[in-house]
Amino acid sequence: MTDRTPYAKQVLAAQSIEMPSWAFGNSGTRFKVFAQQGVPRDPYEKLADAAQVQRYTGAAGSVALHIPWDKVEDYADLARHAAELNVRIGTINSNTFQDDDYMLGSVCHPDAKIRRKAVEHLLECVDIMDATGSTDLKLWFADGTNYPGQDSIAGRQDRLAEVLAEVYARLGDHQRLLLEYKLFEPSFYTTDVPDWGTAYAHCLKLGPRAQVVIDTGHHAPGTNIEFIVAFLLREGRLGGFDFNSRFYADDDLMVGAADPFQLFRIMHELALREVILPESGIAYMLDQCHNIEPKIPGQIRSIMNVQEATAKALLVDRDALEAAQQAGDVLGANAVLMDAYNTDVRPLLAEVRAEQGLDPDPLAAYAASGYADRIKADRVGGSQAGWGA
Ligand code: PSV
Ligand code: MN
Ligand code: MN
Repeated sequence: MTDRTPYAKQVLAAQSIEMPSWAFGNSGTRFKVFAQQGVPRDPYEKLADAAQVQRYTGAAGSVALHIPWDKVEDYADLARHAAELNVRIGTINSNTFQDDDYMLGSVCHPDAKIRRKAVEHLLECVDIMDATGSTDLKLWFADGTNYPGQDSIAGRQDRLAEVLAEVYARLGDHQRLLLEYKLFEPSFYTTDVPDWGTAYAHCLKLGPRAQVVIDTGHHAPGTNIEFIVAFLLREGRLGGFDFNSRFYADDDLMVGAADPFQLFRIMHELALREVILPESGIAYMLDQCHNIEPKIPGQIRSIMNVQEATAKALLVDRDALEAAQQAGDVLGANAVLMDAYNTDVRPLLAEVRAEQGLDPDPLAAYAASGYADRIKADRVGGSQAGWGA
C-alpha cells in the first residue's frame, strides 16, 4: 500500500478556496437580519476581513465580488487594495434580480428593453473583470415563471441564448463565462436555468470558455451531485463550485456542515482527476452567509471543512480502489473509500499548516488575535451583505 500522505500534504499546501465578499456583511432570512457588530462598511473592509481568513488558513487566496453589492468608484484601486492584503479578486458575480424592473425576469424578460438593461449590467461586469484582472464571470439568473401560461417556455430559452451569446462575445480570450443553475426560487413554476443539463446545453452552444457552475445547494434532495461533477469534468465543462450546505433548499449554510460525506464524495471525483489545485482552472468558491454565527470564524471553519474533505479524498488508495473495481469486489472497493473517509485528517492538516508557518489551529489563532474586538470598536453601522435587504 502506497503512503499517500506526502502527496496529500503537497496538494493541501497549495489548495485555495475563494471567499464570497457577501459572507462578511450582515445577512439573514426574509424574516429577520440580525445585525452583528463590527461588520464591514464597504467592499474595502470586506476584503480586510477576508484577508484574516487567508492569514490564518493560508488556503483562501481570493475573494469573489457581487455587483452592485460591491460597487466602488475605482475597481483597479480595489484590486490593488486586495493585493496589499495578500488576497486577489476572483469571480465577478452579476446581479439581475434585485431591481423592480426584473419582476418578470431579466435576460428572459418578454420586454426587449428590460433584457437590454440586464445585458448592459452583464457587460459592465466584464468591464470590472478587465479592471480587476478577474478571469471569471459568474451568471446566475433568477428568471422563471410562477404560473402555467405566464410566458413561453421555449421563447424564454431563445432570449436567454441570445443574451448569453452577446456576453460571451465580449469576453477576452483569457476570460470565462460560468453559468450557474438552480432548481427553483424565486420562481416556482418554471426556472429558466433549472439544472446542469440546461446550463451545459447553453454552454456547448457558446464555446469552450462557457462552463457550468455547481452550487451544492441548488439541487433536489437525493440528487447525486458527484455524478454531475464526474460527468461535467469528463466533458471539460466543469467551471467551478459554489460550496455551501443545504438542509432544505438554498440554505447557504457552512459547507460540510449538513453532509460532510457528500462533500468527501465530491472531492473524491475531483481528486481522481487531479483537479484540486488552482491551475486546473476550476473556480472553487464558497457561496454562504453567516446569519447567526460570527462571520470571519464562519469562513475559517468552512475553509477547514473543505480542507478536511479534500485531505480524505487525497488519501483514497487509488491502486487498491482500482484493483477492487476491476475484480468486481463491491465491498472491497467501498471499504477503500470508507477507510479514507474515516481517517482523522486533522493532525495531517495541522502539520501542513505548521510547515507553512501557520498556527495549526486557525480558529484559536484568530480568536487570540484580538481582530474581532478591534473591528467592533472601529466600525459603526456595518452594511448588509445584499441578501435579506
Ligand atoms: C443564488 O441562489 C446564488 O446561489 C447565486 O450564486 C447568487 O449570485 C448567490 O446565490 C448570492 O448569494
Ligand atoms: Mn450560488
Ligand atoms: Mn444559492
